[in-house]
Amino acid sequence: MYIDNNTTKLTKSEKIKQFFIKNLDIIYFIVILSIKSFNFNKFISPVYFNYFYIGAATISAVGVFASIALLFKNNTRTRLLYIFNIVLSVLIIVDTVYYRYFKDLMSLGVVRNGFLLGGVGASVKELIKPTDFLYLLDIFILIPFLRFYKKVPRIQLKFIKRFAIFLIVFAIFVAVDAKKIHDLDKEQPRLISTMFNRLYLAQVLGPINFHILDTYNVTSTAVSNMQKLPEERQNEIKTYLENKNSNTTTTANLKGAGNGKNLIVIQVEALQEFVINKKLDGQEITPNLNRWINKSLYFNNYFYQVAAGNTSDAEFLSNNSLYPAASGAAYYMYSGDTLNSMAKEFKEKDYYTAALHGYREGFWNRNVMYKSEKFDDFYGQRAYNINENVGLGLSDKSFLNQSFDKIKSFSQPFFAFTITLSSHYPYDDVNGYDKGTTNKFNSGKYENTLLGDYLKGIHYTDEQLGMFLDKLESSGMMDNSIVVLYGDHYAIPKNSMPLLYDFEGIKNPTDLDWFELQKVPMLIHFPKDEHKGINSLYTGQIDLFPTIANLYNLSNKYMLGKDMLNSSTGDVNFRSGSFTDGNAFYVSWTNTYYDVKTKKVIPSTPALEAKKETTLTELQYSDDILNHNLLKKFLQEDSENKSNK
Ligand code: GP9
Ligand code: MN
Repeated sequence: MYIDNNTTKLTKSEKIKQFFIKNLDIIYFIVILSIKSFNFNKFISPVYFNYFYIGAATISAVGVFASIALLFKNNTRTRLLYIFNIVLSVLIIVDTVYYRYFKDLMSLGVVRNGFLLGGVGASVKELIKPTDFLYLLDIFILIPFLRFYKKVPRIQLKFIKRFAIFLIVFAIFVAVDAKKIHDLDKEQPRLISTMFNRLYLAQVLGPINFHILDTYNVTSTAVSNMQKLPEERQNEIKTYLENKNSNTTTTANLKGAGNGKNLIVIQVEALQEFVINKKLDGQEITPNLNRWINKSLYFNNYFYQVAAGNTSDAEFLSNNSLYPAASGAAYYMYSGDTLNSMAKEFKEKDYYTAALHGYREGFWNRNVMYKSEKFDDFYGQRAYNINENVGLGLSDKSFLNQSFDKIKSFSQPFFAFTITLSSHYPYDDVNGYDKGTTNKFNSGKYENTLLGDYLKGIHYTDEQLGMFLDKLESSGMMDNSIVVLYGDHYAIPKNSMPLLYDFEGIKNPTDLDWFELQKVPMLIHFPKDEHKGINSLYTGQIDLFPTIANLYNLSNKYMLGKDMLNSSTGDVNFRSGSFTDGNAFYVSWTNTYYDVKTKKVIPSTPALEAKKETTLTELQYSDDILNHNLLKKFLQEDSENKSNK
């Protein structure tokens, strides 16, 4: 029905009435979806929920959908809003059910990859509650009203006017929403690009904004994936990868030393090298690790190489021997890629593979990524009895005790990848750290500082690790297992470095001093304490997989790292473009070279410039591999070649 605005003169109240009737569908949509969204937020954050806190982000996200409908003619618009209502309500129901299980939000990656659970299973039937369907109640009630509303005469605007109104309304809602997103980005700088904590994002911005951002991130990665990389470039990368570790021979050092043995990897939260073999006021900080280091092959120049993906980058580097994403987190952005992971290679040898971490399954997108990394099972928070919290969540003590029981029951041979949690920034659970320790650690002059708290935290974790390793030994499990233990990343952020420089007795710190403090411990323990000693080669997390490949005779074809046991060069590259070869250290942000021994700034040489280029080339290769899902193609070609033979 078309009524022209100007033919009848309307009184003010009639005008308001007309406006209300004309926009009833829009108003209803914004109100009801906001209520539904608020309700979901109350459910996921019962303690902190606050209308004021979440109001603007929620209403503006709903408003963005509403404004899109403004582009259409009256009846189409109403129908479209009705469809939006159904879709968003179903989404909230799905999120509700998913949250009940994972304490997290459902993402597109989850839909694409499915998710991995270990030892636990639950059916949607058990998780869904009749009250969840209340989100759909109005959808049914609306049907007769919509029939009636269709017949109500409404002013029909021409497209150009509709478009103008759309632009204004859309711009207002987008501006408010963008401001809220920007505020969160300032408060938590890496959250939106890495999505490491989906739950928190939804608690602050609402579920609709979460899904908008998730969709945006996933589609933009997919779009860059679609652009084809020239064939030549693909071949160049493949050849580079094939040559990278091709020099390893059958006579290589410790080749096959792990054949048939289990592999237990322990990635320790915020464990750094500077605490190893150190004392504070006569107290050993990590007495247990020091003891185990003496029984192991210890790499004392092992660097973390993580970028925005933090813990997940440490996992990514170690399991795939590729660099972390240029921006965002590889665990989120590339969880849809085909990977040539450590678990995949162990599968080829008929190993059972499992990842173990006592925290929310969806954190860092682990439940999606572990599937791409081909782990058989993921034992996450739900597989553990959360009976004691220290730091961020389940205490290392309880986690390692429960993990020991799980590992003991694994069918052998196995590859177990465990990740600890308690020694997590800001290390303020000082009372928690006191719980496990036989003698409490006194941080002396660093008491009540971040560094002092960290020392307590890592001292606690050290004790738990010691008990875990001792148990592996006394149970006989170590006789048939290789244990690898390393730290995931820094403990002391840049703004707290003065404390660490003081602790280290460094007076006028340079960037080289900072870099040298970015080492993490790395030990490989062999049965019967074989091969123990110190290896001072400069190495990094990207080198773990090639090293394991040599020990277990796995294929070492698609790795950007080096075998630490068979390499004479200590090349370590960082995501920033900085690098070292063990002799020189290049700091990219000041374009400065340092001599590692003299600690002096040195001039650039053609050889160093060439290394700088190689670093950038390797980083670009890694990005190309991930952005264009090249391993899928390479592995496919390999299996075709194999079957043709
Ligand atoms: C939680 C954990 C923490 O699951 O691994 O990650 P981080 O904040 O250290 O990157
Ligand atoms: Mn971490």
